[in-house]
Amino acid sequence: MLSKKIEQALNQQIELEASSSNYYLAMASWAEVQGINGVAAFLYGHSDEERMHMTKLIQYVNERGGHGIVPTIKAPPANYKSVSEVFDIVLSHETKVSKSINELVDLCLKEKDYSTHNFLQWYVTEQIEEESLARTNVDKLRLMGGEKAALYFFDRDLAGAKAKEAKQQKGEAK
Ligand code: OFO
Repeated sequence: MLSKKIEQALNQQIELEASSSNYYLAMASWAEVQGINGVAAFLYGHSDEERMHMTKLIQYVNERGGHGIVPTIKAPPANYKSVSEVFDIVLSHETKVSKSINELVDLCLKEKDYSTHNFLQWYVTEQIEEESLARTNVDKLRLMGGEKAALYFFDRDLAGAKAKEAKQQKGEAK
């Protein structure tokens, strides 16, 4: 059984995952409208992943005798200045999420909730990957220095990576 304190903290994390999913969905829609389809595919995929993170938390809270609450979320911005701005936001958002997961892990230790501590290790690993991917994309964009031709290749790379991932999920890729 979850303590009220842990249940509340997990529900806050549910809210953060939901807002990440919405944020990335808004960015994906913006990129699609700009015709930057590789970036859009990447962000749509990322949005789906965040939704899965939220659902996993909801189900965990429910399994442990609590109640996972679906939150109201503030609308994210619809427009962005550039792809660089989008990825800067992704990186700072992921850094914020990692901090929040680490605080949750810390709280579990203080409260001696070792089951939730164990459950959260999946999120700790996931955040390392997500932060590193976000940082790679920010670095690439910085190297490009706003060049349009380079953006074309950046977009094409993301589209290629997404297509490969989809094939792997269907078990078609090597
Ligand atoms: Fe939910 O992993 Fe990123 O934010």
